[in-house]
Amino acid sequence: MNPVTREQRDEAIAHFKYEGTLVKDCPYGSGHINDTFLLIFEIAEMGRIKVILQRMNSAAFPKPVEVMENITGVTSFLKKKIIENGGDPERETLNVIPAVDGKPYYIDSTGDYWRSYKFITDASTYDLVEKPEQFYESAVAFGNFQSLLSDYPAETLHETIEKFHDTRNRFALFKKAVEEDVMGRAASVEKEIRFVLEREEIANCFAEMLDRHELPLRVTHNDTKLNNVMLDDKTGKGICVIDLDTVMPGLAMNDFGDSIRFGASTALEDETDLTKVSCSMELFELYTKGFLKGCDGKLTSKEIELMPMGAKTMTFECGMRFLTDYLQGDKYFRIHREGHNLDRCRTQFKLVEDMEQKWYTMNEIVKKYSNN
Ligand code: ADP
Ligand code: GN1
Ligand code: MG
Repeated sequence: MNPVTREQRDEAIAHFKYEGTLVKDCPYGSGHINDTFLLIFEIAEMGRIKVILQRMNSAAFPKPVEVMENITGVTSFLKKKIIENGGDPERETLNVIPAVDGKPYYIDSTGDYWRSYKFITDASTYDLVEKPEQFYESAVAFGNFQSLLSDYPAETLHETIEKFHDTRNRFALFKKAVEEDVMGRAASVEKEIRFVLEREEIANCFAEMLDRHELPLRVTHNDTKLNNVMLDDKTGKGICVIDLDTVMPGLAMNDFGDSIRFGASTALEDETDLTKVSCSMELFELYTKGFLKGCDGKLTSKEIELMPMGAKTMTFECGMRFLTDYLQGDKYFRIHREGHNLDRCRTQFKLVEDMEQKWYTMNEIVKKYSNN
């Protein structure tokens, strides 16, 4: 996607139902996909109101209208449950601000799609765990999210990115990218390519089980990074799961696993000093405990047993996706420096290796919580 221009941003701002005078607007957050902006409005006698404005990434999501249909469907469903449970629907789920024509999105004159959300106040997202309890609370929130959506009509959901967590298909796409080598980068990353090719069985594991109908498909989030859950600044509780673009039928173990690959790492996703990168067993244990609590008994014993495999699969898949994007010229994930996707790929592979070393411990931890 081209960078957002000032004119485009102004056009989008003018086409949402906002009140008051705009006093600040700036880029916001550290997501890799959408272009996120924070807007602050001054409203007479009410003070300052924040909102989130996003240009949706239509390269990643070719059908933005379907994405918004999923999001409005899921958030209205969640809202009802939150109210029934005595919660606050303004803070515990995303609230879409409609465009002036009443639609949940605005298409600008260049053809880009925009959407806007109420800002979730007094809460924060994290790129790295600062205190272990934060990771536990994020686990309860993501588990609870899955549990709340366990009776959502899955057949009404669009597949917003085809074969998103079909790791076997990602492996095939990776091999194609290596063969095509459009940027001429393959020779310089031979070691990383070999790392992937030697581990094809990770890519095939869940796909083969799905072929044999051994795993249930559930409504899952599919992008359970720590920075996709807002933690309340006062109570520390996971108040709201955000970034709902990829809510689709998927595997419970992958939601568990994607959180582990990002949040149980002892370093940032793009750390260049690999000696700092490992999968913390303390954090793995806390997340296991919190996720199972949040899932509220809804997972089968097979799904629970496969949670470590979910962690390894998602970490391997993500590293392979970063490497594929590096080989293809950094077209998918937003980068902030040369070689950024390669740096990200290397942290993921370091984590996979570390999980291979800690495999026995990971399985023992999961066993310990599987009957609680
Ligand atoms: P991306 O798909 O690019 O990751 P996100 O929807 O996750 O985009 O948004 C990026 C960041 O913006 C989040 O990590 C979070 O910090 C912030 N954010 C998004 N929505 C809200 C919201 N409704 N209230 C407060 N902050 C938000
Ligand atoms: C992207 O959108 P964001 O930054 O939360 C990506 C995830 C990856 C993640 C890696 C739609 O997540 O699948 O795991 O980057 N989202 C999409 O950090 O591709
Ligand atoms: Mg995000």
